[in-house]
Amino acid sequence: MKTKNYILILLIAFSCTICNSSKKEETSVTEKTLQNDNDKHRILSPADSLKMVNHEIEVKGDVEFPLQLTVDSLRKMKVVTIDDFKVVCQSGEIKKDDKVCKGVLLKDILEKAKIRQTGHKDRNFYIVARASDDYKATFSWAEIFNNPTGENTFTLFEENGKPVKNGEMIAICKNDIKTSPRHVYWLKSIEVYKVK
Ligand SMILES: Nc1nc2c(c(=O)[nH]1)N[C@H]1C(S)=C(S)[C@@H](COP(=O)(O)O)O[C@H]1N2
Ligand SMILES: [Mo]
Repeated sequence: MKTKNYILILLIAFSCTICNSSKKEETSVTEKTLQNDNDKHRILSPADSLKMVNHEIEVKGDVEFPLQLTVDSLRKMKVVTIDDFKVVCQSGEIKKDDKVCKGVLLKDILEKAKIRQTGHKDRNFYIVARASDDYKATFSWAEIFNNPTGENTFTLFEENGKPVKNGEMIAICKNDIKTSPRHVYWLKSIEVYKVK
């Protein structure tokens, strides 16, 4: 009788272990699908979307003063109003049509962080705006500091008088032909790298 009970307990314990390990596998598979499936529209539950939201963006890489910026700290910088900003997908579909938004120039953020340059010919840097789902957009030193694009690239925090949706800050470039590729919501970091 005792041995029977013992075997029963062992069996239950064993099946629990199997259950747990298969659960673990399940979650890691889901996470992977989310990160690798860049091309498909992932439908996230409201709870999962919330997990993508950052209250701060990190400005890091080849900069003298790494920064952590919140919507409040952006509001204390030079805030620009942007009229009629449309998010146009590569397919041509208009995904968003903002009458008015507020943001700060990427150029101003980078000037505050100060790119680590060794001399005036040291200007081959690229800047990555990265989101929590690892979606990213790339800018170059020349287009931000020596081209009209620099006056049209922003970190947004307000759209039509309301906080932005899908996170708290969005990177945009207003003079791109199709604006969606460099429209980065769930913005998490602005990274500066020197071309090696
Ligand atoms: N973080 C993040 N930003 C992103 C994307 C994304 O998948 N993740 N998709 C881009 C694309 S392809 C489009 S068309 C627009 C609008 O995306 P939505 O249709 O998912 O709102 O956001 C862009 N910014
Ligand atoms: Mo898109």
